[in-house]
Parts: sequence; C-alpha cells; structure tokens
Amino acid sequence: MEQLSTQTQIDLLAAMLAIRAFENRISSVYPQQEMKTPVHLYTGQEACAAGVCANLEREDMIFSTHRNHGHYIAKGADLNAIAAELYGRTGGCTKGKGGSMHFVDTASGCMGTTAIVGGSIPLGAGAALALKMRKSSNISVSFFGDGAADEGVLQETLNFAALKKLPVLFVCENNFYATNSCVRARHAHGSIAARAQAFGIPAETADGNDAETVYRAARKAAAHIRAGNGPYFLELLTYRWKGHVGPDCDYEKGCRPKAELDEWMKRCPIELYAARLAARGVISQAGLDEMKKAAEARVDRAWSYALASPAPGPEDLLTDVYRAAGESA
Ligand SMILES: Cc1ncc(C[n+]2csc(CCOP(=O)(O)OP(=O)(O)O)c2C)c(N)n1
Repeated sequence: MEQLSTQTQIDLLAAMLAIRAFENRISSVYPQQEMKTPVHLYTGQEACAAGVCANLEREDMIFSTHRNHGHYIAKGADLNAIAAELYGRTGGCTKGKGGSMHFVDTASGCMGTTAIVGGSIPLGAGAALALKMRKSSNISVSFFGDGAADEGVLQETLNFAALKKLPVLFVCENNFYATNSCVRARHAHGSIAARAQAFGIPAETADGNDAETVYRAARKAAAHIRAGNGPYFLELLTYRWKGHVGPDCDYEKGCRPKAELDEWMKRCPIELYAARLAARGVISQAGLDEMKKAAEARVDRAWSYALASPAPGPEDLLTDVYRAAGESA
C-alpha cells in the first residue's frame, strides 16, 4: 500500500493532538463552573475527525452534532472563537449565544451543529443539494452517531441523497453508545453501513481508531463523490472515553463496563499513530514532545482570548435572534 506523504502523516497526528489538548483543557477547567454550557467530549474519537477532514477543502462543508468539537478543530475552525463560545463570551463563534452544541464557523466550512439527534443528516444532504444545483465541485459531510442512525430521518435522507446523487458523505461514528444505551441492546443487525447499501449507496465499516485507515477510506469516499457519483457512507468504529456529557467517565455509575473502556483506551488513536510514525522514522520522541507542546500553546492562546472576551450584556439579548428586514442571510 502506498505510504501517505510525510506532511499528511504529521498533519493527521497534529490534528488529533489539537483535539485532545482542547478537550483535556475543558475537562480540567470544567469543575470551576465558569463554563455554563454542557460539554460532550470527543476524547478517544480523534482519528475519525482528523482522518475525514484531512480530505476536505476549506470550502467543503461539514455538519455536526452535540459531540462537535473534534470535527470543528479538524476542519480548521477558529480555535479562539470556539473556546470563547464555551464561556458564552461575545468573542465566541456565535457571540456566546450557542454554547458547546451550537458552533458555527462558516469561514472554515463549519456550517453548524445541532443537538437534535439525527439533525445533521438532512442538513448535510440539503447543503449537498444546494452545491449540486450551483454546480459546485465541493462536497458536504454529515457527522452523526450510532444513536442518530436509529432515527427515521436517516433512511429518508439516504433515499433522497441516492435518488438525486447528492455530493454528500455520511459519517456515522459508531461509539457503541447513545447516552447510556448500548448498541447491542438496540440493533437487531450489527452493520449500520448495510442500511446505506440497501439504498444502493457504497458504504464501508472501518476502524475509527486508526487515523490512516479513516484517512484512506475518506479519501476513496471523497473521490467517489467529487467524480459526480453521488453519496457515500462510512461507519467508523470507535469509542468515547468520557461519559455522554461532561468530563467524568461513566463506568462509576454503572453505565458501561470499566473493562470495556480499558480495552479501548489501550487503543488510543493518538498513541497508536504516534508509535507508528516513530517506527517509520517520521517523528522522534523529541519531535512528538514538540508537537504536543505546540498543541498546548494553541489551546493556551485560545483560552487567553476566551477569558479576555467580554460577556454579553442585557442589550445583546435580542440581537442576532431575528433577521432584520432587508438584512441578507
Ligand atoms: C431527537 C432527539 N432525541 C433524543 C435526544 C436526547 N439525546 C441527546 S444525545 C443522545 C444520544 C446520541 O447518541 P449518538 O447519536 O450515538 O451520539 P454520541 O453521543 O454517541 O456521539 C440522545 C438520545 C435529542 N437530543 N434529540
């Protein structure tokens, strides 16, 4: 198999390190209760966002869910603005009105995230329809979880996307849990990808903890879509390390077995990939340490920006809520 360029390998690792550093920072400061938004952490799933977004151009669009931070960081969203959003500050990407689950950064193609489970699925297809009607060469990506795959809207959207050959990539990050409900208690059939195949959409299931496997699968998918062949579906098998919401793990509450979490933590996507790059001679231990420091420094800068940003005042309550007459969208 052809080796990825050195730059691509480094970029994949750097994206995962940035996501991990951002999420770790949230975990460590969250107990201070300064951050009033709920947070759904992405820790453990970094290879999915990094591997998919490395194949996207800035003008390609992504749509995400309540577990959105990783997708936005990998797609190149303004880190300062998303950190400020977590604190509800005016410098936030929605001026502090959205919080963690409602990031928007259109300049980087991060079009929006929704806390309605399954909501990102039709949004991605709708954007793809617009791209197609405008004869754009860009594509759109819907990220969602295994729980969202249980919503009827997935089948409706798959049918429409296949019928209209929309330039949309569906990425289901199957982390085996929807809140506290395990996939084995919900699904009669093991494969989520098979649902897309039933509509004639090419689909594959891949190891979502292996950045290069995700990258190659997404590269194939993006090439298929950009060539005008219509939608593609990826099911990425992965695992979240934290509880459904907040910085704690949830095995203590009996939500899932600790042994299962331990097994997945042994397959940390970042450690796996860093070890592979070290074995290939692409990075040294010192190089890895430098990359980690650079990720921390980016997060430090984002936090300084966020905390220096003013909180909105009462006069901001009704701004940006409705579009004024004559104002463009
Ligand atoms: C339509 C709808 N139903 C239920 C909820 C409550 N809820 C929020 S997140 C979630 C689980 C989502 O699981 P999944 O799609 O697998 O994403 P994950 O949290 O694993 O990333 C549920 C049921 C909701 N927000 N929206």
